[in-house]
Amino acid sequence: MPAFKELVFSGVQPTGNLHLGNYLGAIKRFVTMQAQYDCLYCVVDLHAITVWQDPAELTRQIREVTAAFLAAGIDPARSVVFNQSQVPQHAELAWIFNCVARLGWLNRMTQFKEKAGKDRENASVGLYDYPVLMAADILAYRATHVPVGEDQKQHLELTRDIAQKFNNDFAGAIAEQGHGEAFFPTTEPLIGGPAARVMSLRDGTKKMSKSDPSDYSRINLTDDADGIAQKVRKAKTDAEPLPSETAGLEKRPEADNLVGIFAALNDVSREDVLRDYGGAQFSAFKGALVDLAVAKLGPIGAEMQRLVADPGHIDAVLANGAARAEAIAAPNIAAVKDIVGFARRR
Ligand code: AQP
Repeated sequence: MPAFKELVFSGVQPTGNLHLGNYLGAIKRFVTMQAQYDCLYCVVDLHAITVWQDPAELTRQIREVTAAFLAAGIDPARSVVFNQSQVPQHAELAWIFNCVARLGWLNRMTQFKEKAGKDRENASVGLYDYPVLMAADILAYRATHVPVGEDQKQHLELTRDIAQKFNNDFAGAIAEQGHGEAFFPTTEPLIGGPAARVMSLRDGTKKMSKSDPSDYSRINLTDDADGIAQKVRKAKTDAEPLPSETAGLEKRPEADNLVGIFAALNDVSREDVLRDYGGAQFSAFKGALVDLAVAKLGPIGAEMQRLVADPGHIDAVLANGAARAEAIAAPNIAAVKDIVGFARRR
């Protein structure tokens, strides 16, 4: 496999209620990656409309996710921050990938099954095709690394399958046109840390999610200190004190979740947390978790509020990011069109 320039790409949907799972599983990690990689961070609005979105609300949410990126510490001068619909190459490459991906591959995607539920016939074609667009998002930049939560693992595997099939199907043209053995990299998913899958505060076996009808299931990035405190105090737990070893968290999903959240917020491991809190009752541990969560999330929420009050600034950040993103994607997609054999406008 030829060496590809290391590049990070990831995205977040502007579908409301950005929560602690989105923050710890994705956005917080986006911030740290900036020190090591060139990064593109995208507000994936084309993905958002795979389920109905009120237009005015969608515009607001695009700005709010952008504000969350900036408030969390993504530097738009260093990283490319943009919204997907401003860069036409995403949709263009998705069409080409629709003709590479196989129906059988998409039929295996568990997220579609979960999101479409029993009313499958009524789901949009876009919801079914979501993982192909995600492959296009990543590969339009030939990104090598993608930080995501664990729920996206299967989609990342599909991205690798699409890249590999494209490289195989067009191996002759790829080599003839001077791209060597492979045009697309085999993207590495970066999934990990104590909060790769943050669970609902009401049910430790369910993922914390924007669409959970209970607001008590999640901590939103915009919750104030009282809201955070109430939700943590009401979080479901069991009757035992915390164990001293991580093995003692097995079969205790709620305890495991709260310890994982504490560890991720404090940049330590579950082992470190249990060294300090092993034997503690939940009432004491929850008190410490409230203090930590308020200290870490409070400033982000406040900065988000400040930023969304100035939509002109956010729109300017997105416009600048889109121009920089397109400058990377456009030559890649032009090369893809040559590889596929489309006649160019000359
Ligand atoms: N619970 C989670 N724990 C860890 N990471 C998570 N992510 C989402 N939920 C968790 C990660 O956040 C990033 C952005 O997610 P998204 O906005 O693209 O959409 P999603 O995964 O569909 O988010 P939700 O909350 O689960 O929305 P709904 O309720 O609509 O299904 C991704 O990197 C994701 O892995």
